[in-house]
Amino acid sequence: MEKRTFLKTGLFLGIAAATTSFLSACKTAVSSPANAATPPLPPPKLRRTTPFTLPPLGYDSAALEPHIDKMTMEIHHGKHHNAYVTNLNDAVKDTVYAEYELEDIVARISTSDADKKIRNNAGGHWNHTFFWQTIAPGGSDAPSSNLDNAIHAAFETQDKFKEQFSNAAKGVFGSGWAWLCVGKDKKLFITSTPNQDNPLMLNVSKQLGTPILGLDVWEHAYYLKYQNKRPDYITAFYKTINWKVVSDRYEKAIG
Ligand code: MN3
Repeated sequence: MEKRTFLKTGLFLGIAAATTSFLSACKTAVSSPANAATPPLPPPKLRRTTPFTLPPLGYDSAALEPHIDKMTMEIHHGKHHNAYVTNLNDAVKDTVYAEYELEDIVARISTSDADKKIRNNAGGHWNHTFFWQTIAPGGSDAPSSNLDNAIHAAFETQDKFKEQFSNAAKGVFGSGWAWLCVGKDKKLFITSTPNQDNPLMLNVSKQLGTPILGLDVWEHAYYLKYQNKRPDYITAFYKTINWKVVSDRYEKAIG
């Protein structure tokens, strides 16, 4: 090895070692109970090789009439959701997220300006895919006994659960979502997120959990039929919930 190369390499290794010890010192310094409770994510397992695509609704766009009208479903799924998919494919190009599966993007996305377009569109794709399954017709019209027990444990009664969930949905200022989630303690809780954020976004959401039920309260979800009457749309939503799907998600979430 030439002397100059040796010196350069030595200098580089020195800087690298100093940087490593500086970073570990920082990690120790910022360590707190909150950080300790959130272990670092494992590396992404799956490497995606094909673009994101719009999943089919899986049922007729008129199937939720009269609660959610055909035209709203067609535009919501075919135009709005489709735009999130198209924009997400565009946004991840040449970024670290380019080969990540949707779940890995959602879990890792940050609040930085650089991540904003990916955050909005990955959230939009994940949230809507989840939503179409939540309101799919043909499931049960009541929660499983396990989920029913958990709802009673967390909210006392079904009616109180609905009241709290409706208040969360009404309380979203502007566009966003209301969620029923399973927390780390396996208990149910209700939260809301702005825009297309969701409770799986580790670096973004104020309250983290596994969503089992979600309601889109963007105006595009209800304006054609309900105009400014968001509470009427929320009331109608309860008549469209596929509790079989939600109950299965609950079982999976509590493991
Ligand atoms: Mn929507």
